[in-house]
Amino acid sequence: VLLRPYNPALQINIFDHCSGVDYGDFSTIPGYLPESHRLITEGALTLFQSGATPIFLGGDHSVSLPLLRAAAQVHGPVALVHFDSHSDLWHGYFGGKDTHGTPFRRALEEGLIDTARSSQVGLRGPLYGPEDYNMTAEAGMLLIDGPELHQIGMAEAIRRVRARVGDGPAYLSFDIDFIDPTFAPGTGTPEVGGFTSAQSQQLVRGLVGLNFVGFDLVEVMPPYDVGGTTCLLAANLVYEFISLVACRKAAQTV
Ligand SMILES: [Mn+2]
Repeated sequence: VLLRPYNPALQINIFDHCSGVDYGDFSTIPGYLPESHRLITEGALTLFQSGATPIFLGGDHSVSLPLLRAAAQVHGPVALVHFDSHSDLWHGYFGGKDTHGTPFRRALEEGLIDTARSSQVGLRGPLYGPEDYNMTAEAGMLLIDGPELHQIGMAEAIRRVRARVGDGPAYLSFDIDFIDPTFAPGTGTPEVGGFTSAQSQQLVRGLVGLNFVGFDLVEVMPPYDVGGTTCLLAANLVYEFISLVACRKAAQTV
């Protein structure tokens, strides 16, 4: 991937406004999820407290829970902007409470999410029952499901999400399975009927100016990837996240 410093879509030269560092991996204890989550929260807390805007790379979506714990400890409850095929709001998954299908349920229970300012976008695919579909609204969050997103288009979705988030602290969680498997096959729970790489870039760019305190991009599974397609797109989405950080800093220094 060749990612140059000037983003023409957002008209920003990233490194005029921010510096970046690859912080490496957080420690985990393979096979011990709650203990690993505790270590992830500890590691992420250091970053949030430093004043940096961290961008976390998964891992599966379970990591968003320990990351949100750290974010909320520093910033209070955050507006969740969540792109995904799935709500990840299940109460349990195969009997487990800490899985990649449950992080936002646990985050709601712990008060980490400002639901009145939060959105879930792109949800689609078969469910266990109609109650699964209602979970987003019952939680008090805005739902723009996959078919609706196709219908209203990216610009209108951006307008609705932005209006919802307002000026307060926000956290963007991007599950790569939001993208259609044609463009991002390298993931564990692909859902057809998704979105293109161009549409995903448009959506992320459309969030420019919002007060994002952190980002994650999760569920990329390189062994399932085909020709590096998924990893290429993931790297470019992270580039757009960095561009959002740079735009925000640029606006603050004017
Ligand atoms: Mn997910």
